[in-house]
Amino acid sequence: MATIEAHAPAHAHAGPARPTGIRDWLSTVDHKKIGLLYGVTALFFFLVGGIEALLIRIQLAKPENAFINPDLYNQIFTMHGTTMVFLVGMPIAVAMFNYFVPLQIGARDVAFPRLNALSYWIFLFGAIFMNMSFLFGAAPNGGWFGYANLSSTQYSPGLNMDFWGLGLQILGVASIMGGVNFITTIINMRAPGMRMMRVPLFSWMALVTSFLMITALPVLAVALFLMTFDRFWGTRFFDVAAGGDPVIWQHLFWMFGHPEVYILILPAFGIVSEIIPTNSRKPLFGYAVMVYSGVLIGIIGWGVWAHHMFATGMGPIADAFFTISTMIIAIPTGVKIFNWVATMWGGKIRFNTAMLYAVGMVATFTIGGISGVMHATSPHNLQQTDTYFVVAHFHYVLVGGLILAIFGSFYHWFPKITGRMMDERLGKANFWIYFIGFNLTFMPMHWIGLLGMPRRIFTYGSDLNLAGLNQLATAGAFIQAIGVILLVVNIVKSAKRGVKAGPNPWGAATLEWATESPPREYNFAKIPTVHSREPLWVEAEQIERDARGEPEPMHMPPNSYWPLFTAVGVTLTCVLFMAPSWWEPLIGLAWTFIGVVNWAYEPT
Ligand code: HEM
Ligand SMILES: [Cu+2]
Repeated sequence: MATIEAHAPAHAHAGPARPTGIRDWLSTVDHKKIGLLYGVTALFFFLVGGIEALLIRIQLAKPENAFINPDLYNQIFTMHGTTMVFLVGMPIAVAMFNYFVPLQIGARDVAFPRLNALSYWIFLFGAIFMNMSFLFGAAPNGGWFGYANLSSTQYSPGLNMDFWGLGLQILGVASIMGGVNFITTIINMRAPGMRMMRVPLFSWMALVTSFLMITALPVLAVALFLMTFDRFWGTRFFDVAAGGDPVIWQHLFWMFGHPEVYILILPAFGIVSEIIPTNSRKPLFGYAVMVYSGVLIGIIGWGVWAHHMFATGMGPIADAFFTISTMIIAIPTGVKIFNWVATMWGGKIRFNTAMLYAVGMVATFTIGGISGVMHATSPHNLQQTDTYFVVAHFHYVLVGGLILAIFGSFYHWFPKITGRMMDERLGKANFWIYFIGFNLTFMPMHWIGLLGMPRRIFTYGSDLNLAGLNQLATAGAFIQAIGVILLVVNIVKSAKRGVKAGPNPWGAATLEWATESPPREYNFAKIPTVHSREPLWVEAEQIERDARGEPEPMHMPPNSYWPLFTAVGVTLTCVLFMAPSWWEPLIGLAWTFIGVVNWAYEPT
């Protein structure tokens, strides 16, 4: 392990030397490397999902277009949604958790480093499995919400929805294990003196997100089991003729699906809560309220799922309940928005690229929140549901909320990861082009929707007068693509030739900035003791001495191939469910068993 020898005396680590190169990456258990693997994979799928989006927008650029046939269109929009939610949104947040949560709370790694590697490999294989469906010409085609009947063998007889059901089952395993790992890490591995009310907001939101992951994804797993049982073994959970009910699917799906939107957005809240105080050079306004409102959003988020189901005809009592409960969530969310603004108020604001992204996020997320309250109103909802208005809404929260925050986090934390600064001039061009392209794409969709264009249709009539607005949206999508290309260019270029960063280029307050850039394998030479919420603003001297001084004797876990081996087994088990005979999945189970046993006996 070259880096550790270079920086530290031999007593700093025990156990065998690390393998190098590709073998190190395949067997690593270091949270920073796993974070990078997650991040690069998620960015790759962001490009895949982006290409799918461009194809959709080309098809919709003019009425009665024949660029993509209806069946392929169904596959592409289904895979676009599935990819963006499960292969981009969640893993890119998990990438940031992996890299920064242990550093922020003053830990050497996550609680279960090998489990962490297993999460990554299972996620990767699940993602590859899901996209392999394209090679069979049978990508999932029932929408990212997989509604029953559309996803039954009667209406989707091919392998398409099998790929979807099994693929999501695999991906869910990864997220649940990741959630367990982060909860244990944040609760148990904080530096001495870091009480819960001193944990940085980003790590707090990682904790709430992790609780949502371990509670919401099992609900999805149940729904997927019912669906795969129906498809493979002829059960009829969703078949009215057999006493089943397709609405059961919707309840289970959205009981997972609404908490899922908070799994996607809370990490973004955490990110802007780090960027805004740093660049306003003021502590976060109302820290405690920011924590509680995040927790409250996580809890109330469980009571609002049926706002996705007003159109099923649940009756006035259920409609009223879910209208009100949904609107109540706007309160803690609004509190957060006011607190970000109050943090900037009177601050010495520095508008670097990260700050532009954070402020852009607050503005666009607010727009998305307001259109959310609009369709939370059940009578409005009947007009808006399944129109492009909903597409506008959730892209304002997902892209304007999550993606803008994530891009901002790249600019904010890149110097820590690589030791080099990103190019600010290119960064500002990247921000403005992306931001303008984003609004040009999704703002017109509000009108497209109110004028009555349904979503999930592959074309529209030329008599509807929708061509102009749709062209605007398509042009916007291509401008966004230019913005993304600039971002990727900036990352690649700056990683090689960026200006050297030093440990704390932004003068930030949290512990990750006390370490070298990039941090050594063991993060902190000696785990620092904190006495405040902004340790690098209040007690920098002692903290930096601990972080960057002579390393104390410590033990770091050795590399292991068993996570990779076990992940192959888990994936194989799911894949072999598609094989003709009942016993084939047993091969995968046996493989997994061998992996787990060897894992258990391996010295750590
Ligand atoms: C926090 C981030 C949010 C994300 C990621 C998000 C995402 C989504 C998605 C993906 C849909 C489409 C469901 C479908 O395919 O039918 C949707 C619909 C909906 N969202 Fe959001 N949303 C968020 C915030 C909100 C907020 C703050 C509210 C209300 C205060 C809200 C209320 C609704 C409602 C009522 C629907 C149902 C629309 C319909 O079925 O007609 N959402 N959201
Ligand atoms: Cu919802």
